[in-house]
Amino acid sequence: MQRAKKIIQSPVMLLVLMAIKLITYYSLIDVSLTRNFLVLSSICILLLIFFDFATCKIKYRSLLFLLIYGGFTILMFSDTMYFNYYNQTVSVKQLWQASNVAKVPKSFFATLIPASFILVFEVPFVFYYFRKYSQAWIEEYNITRKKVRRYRYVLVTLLLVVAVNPLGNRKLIKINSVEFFANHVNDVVSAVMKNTRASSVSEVEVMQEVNGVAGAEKESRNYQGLAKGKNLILIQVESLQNFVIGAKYNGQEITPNLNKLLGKDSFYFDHYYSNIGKGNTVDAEFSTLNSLYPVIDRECYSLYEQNTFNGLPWLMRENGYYSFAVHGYVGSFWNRENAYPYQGFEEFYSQEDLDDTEQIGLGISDKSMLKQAANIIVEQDKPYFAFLNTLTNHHPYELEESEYLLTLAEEDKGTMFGKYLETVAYTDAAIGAFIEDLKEKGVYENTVIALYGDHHGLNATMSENKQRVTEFLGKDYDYDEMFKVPLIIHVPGTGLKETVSMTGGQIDFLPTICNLFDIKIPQPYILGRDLLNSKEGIVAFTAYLFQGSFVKNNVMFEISREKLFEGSRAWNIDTGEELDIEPYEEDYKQTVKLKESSQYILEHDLMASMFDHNKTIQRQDDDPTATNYPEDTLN
Ligand code: GP9
Ligand code: MN
Repeated sequence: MQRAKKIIQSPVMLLVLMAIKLITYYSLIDVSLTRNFLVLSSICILLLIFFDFATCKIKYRSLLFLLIYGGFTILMFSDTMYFNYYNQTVSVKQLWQASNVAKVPKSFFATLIPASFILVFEVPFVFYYFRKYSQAWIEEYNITRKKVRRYRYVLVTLLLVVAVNPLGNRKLIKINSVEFFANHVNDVVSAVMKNTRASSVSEVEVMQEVNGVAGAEKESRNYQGLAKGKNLILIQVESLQNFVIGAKYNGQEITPNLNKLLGKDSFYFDHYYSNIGKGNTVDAEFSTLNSLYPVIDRECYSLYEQNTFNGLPWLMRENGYYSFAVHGYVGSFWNRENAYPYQGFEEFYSQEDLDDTEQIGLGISDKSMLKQAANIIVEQDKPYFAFLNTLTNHHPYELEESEYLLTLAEEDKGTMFGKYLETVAYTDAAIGAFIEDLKEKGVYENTVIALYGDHHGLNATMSENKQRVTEFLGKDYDYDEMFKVPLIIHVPGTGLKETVSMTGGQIDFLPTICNLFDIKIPQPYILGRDLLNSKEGIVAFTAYLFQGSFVKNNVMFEISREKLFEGSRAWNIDTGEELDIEPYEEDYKQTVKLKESSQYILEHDLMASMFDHNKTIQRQDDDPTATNYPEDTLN
């Protein structure tokens, strides 16, 4: 009894508490290889903080210690939550995201993981030890202020060397990309240095990259001009994954309307991937409209809002079309309302401009939004490009049970999987009704309807999703299936029924659709390919997997947790078979080049010297009485 009491009152307990905290932390951010070493390193820093405050004589030192220790704990807690959802730890470059999270609170709470609370649970105990025993320990172990200062000097110097890693040492990268303190110091340093750093690619390399991408397309073009002169409705469907297409849940079709659509007059791309950046939905549309890759720091609509673009809305306009967008959520979200004029949209109908009496989840229900979109479409007296963005199938998939179209098995009721299937079925029905509406209004025959999913709905890193979807698919639910979204291009009256299995992604939409509409893209800065005329396909990933990860033909490559080629993994997406990574080193390097080239194009605003689109927009900005979009609403 006496012995147990002695142990409880000794620093051993403090070490145990800190070790539990750090083992939990590193497990939750998926570090396994170097975990013991990292736990020891981080404990040294936590102990230093503990004894630094214990030996100093300043006023309120207990409170200050609690604030610092608690602050680091909150950061660790945020890291684990963020990692759980994004597969990345928190970055200062993404602090802006806090305001967006506040707008989707239900999604935020749904990503909480109970194990993260172990990190917080330890804080009062450590504080108790600080108050009650730290002074006794200092005396017992002769921990002087002088000694602490010496250790502080050594540890801080070591931490800075590891975090900054001036010579790019590969061993240090292994530490500074994962050790809690080094990772965050490294993040702050790289954010500060960003503007002073020389670009990692040159303009010559950018041109080599874009020429290389174009060079992988066939000389003679299939389906060129198949849709020439028709209207285009492009629907970006919120969180629509590919695995629901054509699938049955307990004998019930999940997407009967989409299945019908792709069954006639359609191309169905069944190896099509979402290549979003940190701006989820809007990066999906950014990449789709511009054939450029998004970046990890922030949504392109904010970072490069006023760049010159010549994507699909501009190209359609140049060809006599009226380009407009409709979305049932607030116009300011993801900075759409400011970015859209620069993207080339002449009008943006957001929630503020629409009748929003019928709401589900975040904003206007898909049925209502699509009905209002059809009313706008039928008004047009010249060819149009309508970009519609659905919303109801948004995490956490809330829908009144009276709207349920599927009969869920008892075990799926109330689960993410069950709720997801129901909102998918709802959106499918809304699209079905929209197509009927277009037919009744007489605008269907002359209109191409293209639709695709923006990104995954069920994150495979969440164990409940992983288990249930694996069971549903009858194969391991991995990143390949998580990122796979459907692309359907429906061209009425063609009699086509083609499944295109060329690997591609949102990056490839622009060249693919332009070939069908026989629209020439004048700028060389196109990082995707026409999937109907490509010899091979490659898609680079930005979010959820680290830079360097890609899918090429039937192989998916995930760069290691430490962002190094060694320790990465590759697998065959058709069979799931794990592959030796050696043959994919060149593809990995090409992927990094592709991403860097895309970023270079954006950071240097390379199209500014080619097109003068922004002149009209800037004139409107200068005129305080003018707005980028007319004030009229549909209410
Ligand atoms: C909001 C909608 C959802 O406007 O596009 O965005 P997400 O949260 O999926 O990025
Ligand atoms: Mn989305």
